[in-house]
Amino acid sequence: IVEATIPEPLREAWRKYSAKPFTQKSEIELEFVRHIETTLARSLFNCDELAAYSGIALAFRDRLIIEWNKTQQRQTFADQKRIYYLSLEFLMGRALDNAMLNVGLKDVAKEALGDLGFRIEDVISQEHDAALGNGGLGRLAACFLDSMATLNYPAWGYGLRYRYGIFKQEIVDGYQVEIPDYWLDFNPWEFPRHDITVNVQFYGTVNKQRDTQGRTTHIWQGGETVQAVAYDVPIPGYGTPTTNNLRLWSSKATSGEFNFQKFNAGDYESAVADEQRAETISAVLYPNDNLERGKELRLKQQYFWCAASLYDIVRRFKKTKRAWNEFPDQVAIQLNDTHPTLAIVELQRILVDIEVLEWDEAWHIVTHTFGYTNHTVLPEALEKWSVPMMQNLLPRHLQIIYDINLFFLQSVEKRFPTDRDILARVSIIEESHPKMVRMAYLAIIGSQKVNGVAELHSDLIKTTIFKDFVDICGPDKFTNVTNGITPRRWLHQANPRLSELIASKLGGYGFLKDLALLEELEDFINDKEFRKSWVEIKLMNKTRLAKHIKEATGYQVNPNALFDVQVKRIHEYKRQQLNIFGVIHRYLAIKAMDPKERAKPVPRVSIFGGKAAPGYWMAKTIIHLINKVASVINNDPDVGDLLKVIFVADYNVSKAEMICPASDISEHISTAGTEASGTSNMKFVLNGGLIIGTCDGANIEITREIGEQNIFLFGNLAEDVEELRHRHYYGDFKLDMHLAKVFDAIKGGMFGPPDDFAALLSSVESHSDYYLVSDDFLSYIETQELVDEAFRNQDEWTDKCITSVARMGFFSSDRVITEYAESIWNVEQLDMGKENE
Ligand code: IMP
Ligand code: B1N
Repeated sequence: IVEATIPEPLREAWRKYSAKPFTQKSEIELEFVRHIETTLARSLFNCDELAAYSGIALAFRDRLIIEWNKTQQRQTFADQKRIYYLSLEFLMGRALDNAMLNVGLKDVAKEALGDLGFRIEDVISQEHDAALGNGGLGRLAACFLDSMATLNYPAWGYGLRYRYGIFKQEIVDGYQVEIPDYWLDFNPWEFPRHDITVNVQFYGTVNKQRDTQGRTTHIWQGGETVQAVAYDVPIPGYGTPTTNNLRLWSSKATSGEFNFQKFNAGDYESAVADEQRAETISAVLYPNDNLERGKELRLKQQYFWCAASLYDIVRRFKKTKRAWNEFPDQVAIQLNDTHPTLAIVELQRILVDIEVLEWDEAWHIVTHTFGYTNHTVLPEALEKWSVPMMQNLLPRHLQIIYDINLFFLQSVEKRFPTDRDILARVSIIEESHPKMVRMAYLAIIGSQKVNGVAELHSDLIKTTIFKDFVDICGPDKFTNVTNGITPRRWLHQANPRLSELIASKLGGYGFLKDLALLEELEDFINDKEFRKSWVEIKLMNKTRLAKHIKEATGYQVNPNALFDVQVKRIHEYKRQQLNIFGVIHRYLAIKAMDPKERAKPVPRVSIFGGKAAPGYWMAKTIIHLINKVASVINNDPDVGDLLKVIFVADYNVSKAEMICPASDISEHISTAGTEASGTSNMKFVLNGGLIIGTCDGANIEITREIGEQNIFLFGNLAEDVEELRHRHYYGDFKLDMHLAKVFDAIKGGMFGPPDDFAALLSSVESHSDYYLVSDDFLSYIETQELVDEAFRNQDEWTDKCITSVARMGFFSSDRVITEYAESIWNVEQLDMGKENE
């Protein structure tokens, strides 16, 4: 737009000198050495691996930003509808390896680094994970960014630039210890935009005024103002020049008169305190997964981020000089859970209070702009904010919420005049003490579409927590988009050897852009060479993990044993306790065997990993139990290689990239109906591992795709859970007899002072076993025996693995993004022209 007014000679001069993206080894070497010697002020003589990482990262950063600039211009000129993905979490992991692979220059970079004295793996492993998320929800957002760029969608992510990401976990004496994750020491992947700032207001009061046309307007005044500064992170697509933007906001004191006045008045301390208070907003990621605690600072984070993002989106729209009613044709905003729900209220406020549109016209725009994805049905994770807190922090927003609610309830009353309870049930305001704002209801009412993340989950939200809203809004508002994962990171990057083997059979890497092509692998199931390589690759990946385990824990594990992995956040509903009780059961069985019989069972390594929220005592107790069991079993000479238990500390994205390719079986064993989808289940199968799991979340669809004979399912079904809980609650509960023996061993002090685990055992025995650990125990241990049996027949096992990988095409996040684009966002891919096809 601006560009059209620039005279040709000027353009010509710029074009001549503007940077070109490198493609050659010599160009990479030149850039690498230049950055080492100038940007980093080092040389050959003091260039260690960390410096080498910095040098190569800066070289690739420069390359990304050239394409970033072109992409943004292309998207601006194309003038199409854009996607804005609002998420409080983006769990990106490492960027260098991903950048090299996505631009197709990893092999070249490897040679370049080799020439200059470095091994690429050592350099890559210097990078600190960008860990701005807790678990599946944040990693899903990261996979979506990769797919949106790869598919050439004009899409921006908006999030917060936390100074501290998710804490680092250490295990000390078997207990989790949290260490702050200060990750910004050196981060070449972000571009500070000190010119792009937004002032965000908090607290204050609302006054009514009449404008010149006699209309009542609301003026929100006073309170405090905090500045949001943009930091941009380039997101390269795979096999396309498209490089999208992730914009993260950082909080800062406003550089206005406010502080200056205080300073001049001699109130230096308080001026500094104000500055620190402002910076606190984006200081730390809340380390809770599937839990909301209602803290004011969290609400401040949410509004800060929503207000800055909305301001930016509206500013970009205004540059197009379109009429407001075209806003939903230009802008699709997706809410990653309810965390950004205030964006709905903020847009309504901008349109009504600032742009002075009529309420109804504004509300029409708002409700055609947003989509809301629900990620959980767990009651403790459903966001509610206290009305007094919101009144204090965001007085004008609370008024708008009350108005939205009033108009909504009026429409409900008209349609359901005889249902006396429905208004209380669906009101955005819960009539409790204090009153609470139910964010999910606000998100549903303000959105055009609501989706769950797997079929079972999307059905459950329609029949349970949002049932009334299906009756009120109609079933078309609710839809399902089953989650997926990016095959670039979770196959090609994490398991380069398997990716290469697949490419050698399928005639190239086309499957990385069209994962359904994997189905052709089934043609090679009887190809001896192929199978041999397949098995060798699994063993190499297991050996690599065994090496890490040895270094991290001192325990030696046998790579030929069955690797049984459960890595995910520690949560009672995910039931790591079921797993560790099963391990104890196995241990007791081995101990009870005649020494001669001990040759029979299949040797197993039970591998656990995951963080507990710092305030979640039961989850921390589970970690403690796993570590105590590990130290007893791993040091018991009767057991030897038959059973080893490993807790991998500080599970994160880069560890997941090493662990997923190294599993024979992984556990996805949540109480049926509690895990909305799960995405690591997909990562393990895509890497040639099998699953033991419950009929929950995406496990059900994985089963449908790969076939029942290729998965080990057990346990009660979601439809039976309510009834079972009800029966337990009324005293109908008997501890499973095998589990009782496990409990006796724990109570007898086999794993240290029994008091340490008393609360965990009584959550099952005396507190009605909410997660049905006892109900599912027998089915679980029997199914584990089936796993042993199946693993004994290595040929059949390999058949199952190959068949499963071949049928995983559905779980690519490219398929997911295509579904969102077509059924929710109504956006088109950018036409990249012939040369990029
Ligand atoms: P913005 O957030 O709308 O300023 O756009 C983000 C980026 O898109 C800018 O930094 C530019 O790279 C590109 N861009 C936006 N508007 C224009 C334009 O009018 N001409 C060329 N590039 C633009
Ligand atoms: O979102 C993932 C799903 O695959 C998982 O099944 C689901 O548990 C996860 C509040 C959450 N749901 N809710 C959260 C995270 C942080 C927070 O503060 C809730 N995470 C999930 C992707 O769909």
